[in-house]
Amino acid sequence: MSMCSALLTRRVAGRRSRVWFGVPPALVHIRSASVAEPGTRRSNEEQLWEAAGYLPFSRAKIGSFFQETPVLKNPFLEDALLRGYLRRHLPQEAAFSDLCAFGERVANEVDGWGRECEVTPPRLVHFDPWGRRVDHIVTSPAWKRMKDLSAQEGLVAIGYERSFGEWSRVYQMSKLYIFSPSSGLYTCPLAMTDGAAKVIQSIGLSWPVDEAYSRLTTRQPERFWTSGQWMTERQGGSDVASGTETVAVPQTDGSYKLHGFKWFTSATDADMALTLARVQDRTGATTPGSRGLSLFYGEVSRDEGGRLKGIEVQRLKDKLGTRQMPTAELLLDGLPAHRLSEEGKGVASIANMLTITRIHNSISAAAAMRRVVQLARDYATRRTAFGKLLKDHPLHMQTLARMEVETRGAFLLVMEVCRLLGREESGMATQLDAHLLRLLTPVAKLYTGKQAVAVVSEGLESFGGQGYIEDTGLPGLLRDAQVLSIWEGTTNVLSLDVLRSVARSSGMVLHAYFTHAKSLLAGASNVSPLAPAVKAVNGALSELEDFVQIAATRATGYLELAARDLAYSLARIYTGALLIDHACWKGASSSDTYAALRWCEHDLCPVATKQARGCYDLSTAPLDAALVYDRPIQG
Ligand code: UCC
Repeated sequence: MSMCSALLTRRVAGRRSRVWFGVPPALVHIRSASVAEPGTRRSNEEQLWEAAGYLPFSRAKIGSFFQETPVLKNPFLEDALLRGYLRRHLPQEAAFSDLCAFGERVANEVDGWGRECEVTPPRLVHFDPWGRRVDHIVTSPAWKRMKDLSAQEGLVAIGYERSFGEWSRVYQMSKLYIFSPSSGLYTCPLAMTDGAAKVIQSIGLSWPVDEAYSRLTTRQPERFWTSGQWMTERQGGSDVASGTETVAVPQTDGSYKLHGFKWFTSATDADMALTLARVQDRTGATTPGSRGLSLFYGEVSRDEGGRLKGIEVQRLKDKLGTRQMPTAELLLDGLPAHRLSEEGKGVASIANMLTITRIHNSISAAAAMRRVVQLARDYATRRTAFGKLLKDHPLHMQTLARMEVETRGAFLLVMEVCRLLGREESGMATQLDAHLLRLLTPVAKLYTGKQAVAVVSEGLESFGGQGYIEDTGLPGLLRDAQVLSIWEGTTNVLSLDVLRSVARSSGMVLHAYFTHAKSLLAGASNVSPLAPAVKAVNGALSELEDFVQIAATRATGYLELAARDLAYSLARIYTGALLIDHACWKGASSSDTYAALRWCEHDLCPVATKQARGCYDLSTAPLDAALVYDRPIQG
């Protein structure tokens, strides 16, 4: 009897313990319930099979192949565009060595903390063991380390120290860009902290916020404070003017007590917050709408019994992503507060904060794209399919190249906004710069937020099934990207903000836009490899000018229907001009030229394309509604 047939007929303890079908090399091994438990002695037959090399799978062996994991390398050294941009605009050894060292720290240390924040999300402890209400938001040790790191590395402070003059914001945001995807969402409290510092600075550094300002902008971890921004109430976060119910009751000492319910308060473990409320008069009445809103400053503190003063944490939000960070519903029940703005000037006063948080949002969006591209291209050098590495499959490379083009465009657009902010803050800004900053802030935020979701989603796909597996850390990138188009103004709300900026400036923001976009193209007029890109941007600028002329003669409703496409057109054209301009720099690479050419293959001016198809005619509005609700189309 051969060894195989002996095995097929062998019984152990009266029962067949293994059933083997067929013979090597096409072995199929089915485990039965009666397989010997681990630790029991292996049968002679099993040992024989193993020795003969016929037993490729067993409890002790799960096959010898393991896919190599993508490796996160120093995100500063891995980013040619970031380094090129800084070499061009901020060629300072101090900035380079700091960013390089920080990049090393992010890859080797901080990224692990970010993962720890993800797997140890915050939790809310309402009561102490003896039943007293404490409302403790318990965060992970890694989250606390992020706070100390943020102070030490000057992630907010750099913007206020201004060591690099007008380029200080570019330097600060470069650091945040490296940090963001590894930060465990600590960039969220930093965005609001930066925004609060900016608001306080613009209002004046006097009591009671001078101490707060110094804490928000310090590099000393033990003094560092973060700030919240409590704006959204139950009625929603977009229409703040009609959605804010919180009232401010004047106290005899000139301070206030706030009573209301804040529906989304992110990074709720903050030390202070800026918030909006309506001042009550002696009869308890308030002024409705935007003119009734004022800006308030409140500190988060506890009484001797350990209870939050004037705040109850109702619950933590169960979010799609950003789970590393506590977002809570808060009942304000007599929160001691100080009014910072004139009465009725709350929205205009908090607008500075919105500008800063929207810029941070755009940085996080570009950073998320950059991170997924870095991981995907590393993985493509490790994973083999159909006989060759992914990097040797032209179609795979085309996909990654498209992601790279989107990422480069997003980076340059966001850095342009940071450049303008830096100029404004260092007193260098011209009127044109100020107009551009107002217009491009919502444009960059809305465009990069959408791009981030698309690019990160594509990036996950490039890992195949592994991109869908939680503990690779990859799905979290997509879940976290989704907030970028929601937080701090949705795409449509920001598109309307673009229209608002045009209207309030009587069109001057557009004048600045056309002037500067054209000047960006000037250096490329004799650079023949860039000619197709220059032609495309010039053509799109003309189309956009035509659109603006026509739209100015139409009803408001027409512009509103065109608002999103207009914002996209502004983003794509300006980004094209920035890519061209960067490709003309003397230190530019062939990749910079190629990226500009590829970007300019987009429909750069979708608002003109769609206008030509009648998409904004007012008659389309009822048709859209009929389609959405599947109602018969009238008339
Ligand atoms: O709800 C949210 C949470 C979502 C989920 C979060 C999950 C966890 C997050 C994790 C994160 C990492 S976020 C949503 C937050 N909400 C917003 O961002 C607000 C969106 N809405 C807007 O931006 C609107 O456009 C409003 C609220 C600003 C519109 O208000 P008004 O009152 O209708 O605005 P007005 O009347 O047009 O402007 C009032 C004043 C004017 O100044 P004055 O009075 O001097 O003439 C405007 O020029 O404010 C000025 N202003 C601005 N200034 C308005 N907008 C701006 C601006 N963008 N820049 C400069």
